[in-house]
Amino acid sequence: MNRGKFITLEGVEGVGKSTNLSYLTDYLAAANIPFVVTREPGGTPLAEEIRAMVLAPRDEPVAPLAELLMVFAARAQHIEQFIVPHLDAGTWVVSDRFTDATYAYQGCGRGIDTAAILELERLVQGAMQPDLTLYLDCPPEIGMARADARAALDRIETAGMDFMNRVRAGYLARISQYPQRFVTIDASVALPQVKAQLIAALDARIGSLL
Ligand code: T5A
Repeated sequence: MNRGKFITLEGVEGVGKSTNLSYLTDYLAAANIPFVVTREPGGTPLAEEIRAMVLAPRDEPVAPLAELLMVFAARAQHIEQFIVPHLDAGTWVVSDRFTDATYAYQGCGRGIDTAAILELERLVQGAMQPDLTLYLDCPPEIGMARADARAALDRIETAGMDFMNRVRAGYLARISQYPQRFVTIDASVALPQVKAQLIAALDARIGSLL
């Protein structure tokens, strides 16, 4: 049996990850590829509890390092209890965010040294990396306007536009570092056009993962 593949979706707030995730899962289902869907932070009961702690608006300022450690604590649980067992069983895992988000949000957004993130990444993941990362790109003003219109903002979503611009720059830096793994999709355009780019990317990349 072939090991499953690990696909992640990334992007700034409100860029359309959830919407595009449904296009991706429709595509995998049509191709008869067994898959599960998950998200970060989260993906197991304990990791979802940590997610709630990370995202809850609160009066007490959250130390960037505390935020980083919570995100990696959730990830350690998620990898051991959910991601690896599914991949080992031949099931593909589709995750709404993974460690690229940590480099973008806690690294570039909060200003934590990349070396500290790399150390935790090695400890928690070893050599494990996504096989394919779909990065939805759009100016943060557009994403935040979409997120604003949809629901109350969580703690990270209220971090401000400068923060979001640093997050986007962080993602773009990751892409230049790992150009083979990433596919960039322009998510600033109308949804049918975003979907068309996503499907074209999947047509080009999924075959080579099988
Ligand atoms: N985080 C996460 C860290 O700080 N470090 C980490 O290591 C990790 C893993 C997680 C938060 O945690 C942080 C990052 C995040 O702040 P989340 O739920 O993954 O939270 O992130 P959000 O970006 O908040 O997800 P959202 O669900 O808010 O946004 P989506 O999924 O990107 O957007 P979606 O699909 O819900 O779309 C938003 C709205 O826009 C519309 C949709 O219909 C919807 O109403 N829309 C469009 N409208 C017009 N044109 C388009 N092209 C559109 N695409 C979508």
